[in-house]
Amino acid sequence: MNGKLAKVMNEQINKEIYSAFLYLAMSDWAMQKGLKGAAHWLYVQYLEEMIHGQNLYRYLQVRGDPVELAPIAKPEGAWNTLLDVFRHVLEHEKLVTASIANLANVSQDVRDHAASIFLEWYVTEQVEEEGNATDIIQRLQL
Ligand code: OFO
Repeated sequence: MNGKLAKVMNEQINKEIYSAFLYLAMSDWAMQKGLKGAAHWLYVQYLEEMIHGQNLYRYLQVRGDPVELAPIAKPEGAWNTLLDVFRHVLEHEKLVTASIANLANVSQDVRDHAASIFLEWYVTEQVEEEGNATDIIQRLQL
């Protein structure tokens, strides 16, 4: 693959695993508050984010590009309310959406049609991720 595309794809692996860690921290926060349903939902997001990262990892390998792993930043671990947690989820997913959009733009700039098609799944997934967080925020605000 084009070097710039491989680089941003590697960086996206780190962002997906960071997302996983953030959800894992949020899940434990909810568990400590006795909010088991929320803890379960957030734990499932953790598992999904790991798969998002793994699929990028595999894609780089299938294309014959080296995977470059970087340290995962420590996720935040303190929120005041469950509403704060989900506001953070939405804010975070918006950052991820922007990052995926940049990745898709790079794949188009270098005319890598196969990568663009592969990345379409991530573009669509981000619509769902932001939609889910928005729905939950609205319900919590009632
Ligand atoms: Fe990987 O979708 Fe959320 O961050």
